[in-house]
Amino acid sequence: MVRLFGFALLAVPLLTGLVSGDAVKDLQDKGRAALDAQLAKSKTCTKANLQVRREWGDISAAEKKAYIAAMLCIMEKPSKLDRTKFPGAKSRYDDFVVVHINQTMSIHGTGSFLSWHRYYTWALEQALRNECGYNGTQPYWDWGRWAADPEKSPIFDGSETSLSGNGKKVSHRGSAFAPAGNGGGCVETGPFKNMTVRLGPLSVAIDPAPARNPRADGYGDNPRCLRRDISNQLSSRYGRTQDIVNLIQNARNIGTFQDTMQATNGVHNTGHFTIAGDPGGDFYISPNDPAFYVHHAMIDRTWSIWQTQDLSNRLQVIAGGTSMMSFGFGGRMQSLEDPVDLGVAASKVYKIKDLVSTVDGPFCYVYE
Ligand SMILES: *[C@@H]1O[C@H](CO)[C@@H](O)[C@H](O)[C@H]1NC(C)=O
Ligand SMILES: *[C@@H]1O[C@H](CO)[C@@H](O)[C@H](O)[C@H]1NC(C)=O
Ligand SMILES: *[C@@H]1O[C@H](CO)[C@@H](O)[C@H](O)[C@H]1NC(C)=O
Ligand SMILES: [Cu+2]
Repeated sequence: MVRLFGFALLAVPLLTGLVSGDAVKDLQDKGRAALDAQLAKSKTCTKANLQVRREWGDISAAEKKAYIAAMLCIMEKPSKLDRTKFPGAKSRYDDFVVVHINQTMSIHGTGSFLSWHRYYTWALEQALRNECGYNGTQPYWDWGRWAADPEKSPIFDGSETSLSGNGKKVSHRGSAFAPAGNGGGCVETGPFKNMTVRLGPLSVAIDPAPARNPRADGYGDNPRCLRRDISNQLSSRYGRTQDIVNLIQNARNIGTFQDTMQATNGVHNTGHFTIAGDPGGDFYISPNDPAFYVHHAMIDRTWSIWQTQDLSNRLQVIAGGTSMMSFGFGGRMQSLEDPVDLGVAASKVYKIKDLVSTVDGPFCYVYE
């Protein structure tokens, strides 16, 4: 009897491990010892204040609601930017969008892509905590888990515990990145159905085309609904667990890793164009869709897992240039000494070398 009970206790975690685990989690687990060793050496982060970021499907309804409430709160807090220069930035949430617009050409396809977006996602999480009393962490969207049918995922199912659903179905064309999906119109379900998008647009590929911004720089006030065009057309081909595993296992250096991730059918585009629409399908203003942050948390998690597969050789490494247009337009090779300045979105300027670890510098979190 006692032995049977003991066996049952052992067998249950083993079985749930088999059921809920996946090949990306296996790689994450494989790298955990290296990450723990790094945490032990950290100058700033300890086990006592370490935070854990979890997948949207793994957090409770109360935790989802707390995150959503904090996002709605930050959308109500006033902007800190000059109203005459940035008339479209009404809220603190919009401030983050402005920072992304402003730096778009120097943070994508560059050596700073991963570190910049890590810091940016963390900065929003800090704003939720410090300005809106949020006590949770930034959740992530495991693309592979919901790749077959993102519209039915708890992230996009349109329920009160989702990040709102698809846009209303309207007749429209696809873009260079994604065929037309199942929506295209205004988001009419879930917590963000009444959200007003104001900045941009700045890309031309979205159909139906959003109204033009009154200012060429996209900072003018252009109020409109949040639109999405979710489908599984990209996710079911390029956003599966196996695709993430291939990325992590096949990239032998940081240059290959960041380039593969950002290629046309890489996981970065796949996440963005699984959401698509306006602003989600617009390169400059994509953070204006609240699902941007769960997507970029997964980008960050994938980087972290890749790092921990060979941590000593994958931490203080850099490749690529400083400008998306590479070495034209005054670009040069990116350096670990280059600053990352988030302006109004974060109070401190860090060097890239201080942003490479999730358990050092300003950061103190791991992914579960
Ligand atoms: C835009 O970027 C420039 C150069 O990086 C910077 O000086 C300026 O403060 C930024 N403006 C905003 C609003 O972020
Ligand atoms: C975090 O916030 C939730 C919801 O507001 C609350 O129920 C919970 O007690 C808080 N936890 C801590 C540790 O403050
Ligand atoms: C959304 O906006 C509509 C029209 O402006 C309003 O009637 C409705 O109460 C709003 N709903 C929420 C949840 O704020
Ligand atoms: Cu970006």
